[in-house]
Amino acid sequence: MLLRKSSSADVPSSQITSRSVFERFNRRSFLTGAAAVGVVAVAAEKLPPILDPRISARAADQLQVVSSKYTTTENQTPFFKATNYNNFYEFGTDKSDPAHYAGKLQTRPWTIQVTGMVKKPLTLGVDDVLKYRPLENRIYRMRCVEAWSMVIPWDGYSLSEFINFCQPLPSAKFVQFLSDENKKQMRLPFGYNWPYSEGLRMDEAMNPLTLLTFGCYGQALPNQNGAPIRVVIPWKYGFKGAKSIVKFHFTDKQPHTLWNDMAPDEYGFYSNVNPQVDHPRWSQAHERRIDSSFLPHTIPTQMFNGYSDQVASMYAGMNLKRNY
Ligand SMILES: Nc1nc2c(c(=O)[nH]1)N[C@H]1C(S)=C(S)[C@@H](COP(=O)(O)O)O[C@H]1N2
Ligand SMILES: [Mo]
Repeated sequence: MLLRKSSSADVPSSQITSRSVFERFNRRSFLTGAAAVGVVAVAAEKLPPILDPRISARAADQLQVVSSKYTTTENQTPFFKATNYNNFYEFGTDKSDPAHYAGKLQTRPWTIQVTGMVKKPLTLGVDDVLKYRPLENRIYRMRCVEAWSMVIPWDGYSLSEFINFCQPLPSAKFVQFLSDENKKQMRLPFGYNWPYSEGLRMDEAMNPLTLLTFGCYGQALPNQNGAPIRVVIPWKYGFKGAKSIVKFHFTDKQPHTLWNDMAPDEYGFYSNVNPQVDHPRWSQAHERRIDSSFLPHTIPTQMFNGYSDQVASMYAGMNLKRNY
């Protein structure tokens, strides 16, 4: 069996999870993906490797979900709660709004742009990005800035693999994520600087924990969770993980982000989970874990959401109170 190694884990084939998981991805992308590939406008002689039809076909053969060493064994949040209690303000500011209204978003065809400080700007169909690397299943703790948390099984591959494909220039120091802004299919409440934008410093974006995410709970992302492509950064507050991304923009300056623009003293650019740095309006020391239990369940918040071993060194010498 052809199983490409991922940069983050050397996975024995015995750990490959049920084939039906990736067949579901496959079915979906074969039904709607062919059209998406067709709209991509790239000069034929300069096709980047993932648009080479031979490689695309091979990647589709291999599209499979493998397990990952970056996985917590804590109790998972039930699918029902993870898909009915969401923040996705484009569809409304209530936690129940995304489940009600995000179904309207059409996620195929879906075009992704790579712009800014890169060797060559790119326009890609999401299915080519999806098939570029085998997906890993990673069960991550997720901590929202509003002091609730979930444990969610995501499917994706390290964003670093996609960034390497994008060939950023050495001068690029940050990557910005821009979400879709669709006036017909989203509600886009008044008073926010749409499109939703977020960003990471390049070392954070290249950290193997940062996941380019296409699925959760063994299926393609539900729209309310950010279909068809989002990022997940498990040591940061949830709002850093932009949903329904249409653009990756590489830059040498710290990019503006929607929440930092709106309330810079409440939402910093870094937004690392830190129980010692309170939000100006509430404590960050504890979190309400949303799991299968019926009773409210409050647990202490961990530094970097429990991912210190993987990420603390990136912030050595930085004042995390000032750089909140
Ligand atoms: N485009 C976009 N991305 C977004 C948001 C948003 O409002 N719009 N909300 C963020 C916040 S605050 C959180 S906590 C997570 C929630 O992700 P989930 O609904 O999959 O748990 O998405 C983040 N990504
Ligand atoms: Mo959040």
